[in-house]
Amino acid sequence: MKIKSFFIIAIYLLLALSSPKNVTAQVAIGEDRTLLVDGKPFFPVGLYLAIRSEPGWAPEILFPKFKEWGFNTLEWFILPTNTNEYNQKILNLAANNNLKLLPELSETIRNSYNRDFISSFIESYKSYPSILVWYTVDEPSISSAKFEDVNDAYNLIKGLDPNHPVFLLDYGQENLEKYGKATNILGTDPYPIPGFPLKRVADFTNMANQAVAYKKPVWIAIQAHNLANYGSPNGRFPTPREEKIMVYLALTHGAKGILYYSFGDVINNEPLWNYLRDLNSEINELSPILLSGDIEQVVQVSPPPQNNEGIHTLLKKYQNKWYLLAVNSENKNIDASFNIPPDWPQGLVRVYKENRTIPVVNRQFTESFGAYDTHVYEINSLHGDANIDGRVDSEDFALLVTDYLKEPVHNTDFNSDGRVDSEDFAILQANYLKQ
Ligand SMILES: [Ca+2]
Ligand SMILES: [Ca+2]
Repeated sequence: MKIKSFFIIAIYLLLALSSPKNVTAQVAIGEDRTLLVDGKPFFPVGLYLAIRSEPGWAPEILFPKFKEWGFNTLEWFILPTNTNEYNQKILNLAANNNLKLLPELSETIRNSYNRDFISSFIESYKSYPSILVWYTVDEPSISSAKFEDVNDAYNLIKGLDPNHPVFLLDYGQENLEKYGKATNILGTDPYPIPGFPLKRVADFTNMANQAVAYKKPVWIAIQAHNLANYGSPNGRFPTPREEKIMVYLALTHGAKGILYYSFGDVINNEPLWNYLRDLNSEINELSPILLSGDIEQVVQVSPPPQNNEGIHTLLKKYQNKWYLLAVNSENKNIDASFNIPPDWPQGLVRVYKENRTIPVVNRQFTESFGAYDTHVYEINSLHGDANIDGRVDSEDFALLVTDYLKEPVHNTDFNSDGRVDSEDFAILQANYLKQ
């Protein structure tokens, strides 16, 4: 009897251990339009055309690779002919590789609206933990999808599954305003290369944000393809540098997720594909900062952008430090200066991941941006935090002792009077152990 009980307990334990995979994720949209997965902020770094039921596209091989390459989300184009067995395999493989899915239902909305299929698809798979959001339709305005059908699908899905928001993507101001009403998350796809400047990404991100009055999240599809393969003359792939600038322009204009279009394309451009791993690693490292709440303060940049060209910035506060993302959208050098708000501590600005600092003089720091350059600045938010690590402690005290009564002074001149003396010591003491 005891042995039998032991086995029963062991089986329960095994079931309990494997159960997290079977728990439905609760996906919601937070106050600042960040996606929340089970209450935790999530920044989607997605990939289009990553799943195909064709030879050479074995998800068992590709999914671990996508994860290793820094993607956390895969668009999944749903074909009504897929078997239940195949769908379950994709859903489970995604969960096992810690990847989220955007099942795209375009095929059942665009040509003829298949309400019954959508209803049964949502019912069948809504409890799978790898579902992130339902992607009703891609570019409805330039396909033959009817607004009434798109809107009906949105309401149908909302009724069937309150745990996962709806996403759709379109193009152009009027369409974004129209279709932005039939979704929880709005996407758009600025593909500037070859015909447009990169700042088109900034323009489109603003346009989508305005279309939803900054009330719904905006996700941006980033060009990782050659438009020549889609019928556009003179097309080419973006260079790795252009790819980075497009991502930074989406981020600095408030994108809450990015989706590269597409794996099926970029896999044919080895330098760009390999670069995406580095870029994703950079975005994923920045994601806690990107996911921290929006703030009202601003760091003024001079010269300010003209017609959305120039230095674009995004200010965030995370763990007692301000972070300023800055990107030069132009293919030319720009000398810029940044003015920090009057109540901020002076001292130094650290350039994130670049192993250098810039002094703040008269509430201003300067930078020479190269063409298509990006930098992220870490700025002290605590008086007395000389080494800009987000806390005031003995390390800051040691720096103050080193600088005491010496000139030139740097980050230990907390009251910005040009000398390090007892007044700075008093400031450090007053903030000691704050973080
Ligand atoms: Ca410190
Ligand atoms: Ca001083």
